[in-house]
Amino acid sequence: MGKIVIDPVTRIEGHLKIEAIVEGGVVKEARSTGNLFRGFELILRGRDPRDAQVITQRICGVCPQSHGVAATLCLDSAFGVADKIPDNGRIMRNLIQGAHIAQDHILHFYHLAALDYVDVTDVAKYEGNDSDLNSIKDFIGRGELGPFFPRYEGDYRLPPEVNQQAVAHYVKALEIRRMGHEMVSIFSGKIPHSVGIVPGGVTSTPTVDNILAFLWKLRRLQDFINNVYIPDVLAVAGFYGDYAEIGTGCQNLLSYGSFDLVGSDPDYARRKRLFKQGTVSADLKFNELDLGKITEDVGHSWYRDSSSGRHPADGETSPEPGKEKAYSWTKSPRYNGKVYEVGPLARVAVTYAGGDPTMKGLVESSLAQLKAPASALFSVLGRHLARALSAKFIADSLEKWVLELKPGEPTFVEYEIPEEGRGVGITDAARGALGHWIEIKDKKIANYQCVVPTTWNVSPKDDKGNPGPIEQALIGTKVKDENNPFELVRIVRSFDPCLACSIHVVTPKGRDLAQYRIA
Ligand code: NFE
Ligand code: MG
Repeated sequence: MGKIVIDPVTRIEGHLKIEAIVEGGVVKEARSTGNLFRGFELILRGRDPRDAQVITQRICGVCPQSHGVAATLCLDSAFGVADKIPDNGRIMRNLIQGAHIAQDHILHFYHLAALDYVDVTDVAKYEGNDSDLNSIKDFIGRGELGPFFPRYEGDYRLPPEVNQQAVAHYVKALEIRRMGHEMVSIFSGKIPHSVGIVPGGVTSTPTVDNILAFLWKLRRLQDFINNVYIPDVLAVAGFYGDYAEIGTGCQNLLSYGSFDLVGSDPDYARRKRLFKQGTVSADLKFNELDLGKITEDVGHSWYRDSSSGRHPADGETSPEPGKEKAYSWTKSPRYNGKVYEVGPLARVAVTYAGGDPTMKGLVESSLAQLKAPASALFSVLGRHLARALSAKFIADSLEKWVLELKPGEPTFVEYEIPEEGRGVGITDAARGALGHWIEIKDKKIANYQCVVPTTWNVSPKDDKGNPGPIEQALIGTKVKDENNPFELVRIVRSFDPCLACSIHVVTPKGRDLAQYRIA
């Protein structure tokens, strides 16, 4: 028996520790630890409710637009204007969040996950004219290998030309992401923390100029997704086929749905959204979602036990550092008492199971190309594929939406802050189901609870002892080389957790087997 400790997991956002007990080369137990207390929910208390839109975006520099959207949906609902948002406001929120998520999926594949599969050293053999590759070749020649080294060794399978092309795409993806950010800022004022999304709608106005600027950049984004991103995911899948069977996890998927398509019903269950709201399990059958069944356990989290099992509308954030049995700052969100994975796989699977014809076509044609059954979606490769399809589905919709904007028509409605009230804002962020809940008293925030995608996915055991989604995805995994636990980091990164550089591999007695520094 041995214990693998990866702390922190790199090429994700934030401070995540993974521990795995390995017996006979197989993971028997896994622990996922969120190592950083943030306390945003406490910071929000007593403030003007409108501060939520500004402050919750500071939770993260990666996905602020989604927090901006969740917070404004939450405030729309608390202020009683959820069904009064003008079409221009609804559409511009979709354009802001959509452009953000499409570039975020590209960020994840190329700049966070791809280095687990692509051997950058093959660039040393490159003999063509690509200036980016020739610069990287020069760096490699001088032994300057960051940010690609150090790394795990022993399982790079792509032929040299494919590796070289993938590295060229790594560089190209930086340019495409910059352009994606420009698309976001056209309607939101700036990135990363957008100022344009406000309760009641959006502060910017559509003009022929900004519509055309968005459309022109969108064409390049779509070209990259269709002709580079999706083919690259399929190419990697072709060489790492075993990863269609690794990292299966809990096989319960949950999506809040995202991108309102028509004027918004105050009841989210009745809203028509691009990605559907619902759940699916291993049978890939669609089930409706009941927001009332969401709870957060804290039995294994550093929060007071008395706050465990509450619905987020009445949630409590009461830190108890050092609590016995606890091992994470992450709470354990559960649905109907069960463990659910959220993310691109969940929203793609829910939308597919819910019968959306475009999503059905996308999923079935890619599975056919991979010669893989639908069950392969529940895997490391399934998550990467779903993220690429999510990017395409969104980008193709952006094209339609931007042409629906009506210059000269309103983009927001006035509202009043109520003396007392409650609100909920739910959307699907890049990494999955994102919910904000607010309680207002005396026109001030009395309670604010955020249940974010990574809270679901990196959650520790719940009060019943059920491991969280990433923990479950790790359990049962065969580890070929404990000094190079490729399998484990590939599984963890397939979830794209947002929680930043040494990795220790130790025996249960604490003896260091090896120590690495990862850039
Ligand atoms: Ni910090 Fe986020 C996204 C949200 S993840 S990246 O996407 O909400 O928990
Ligand atoms: Mg929370």
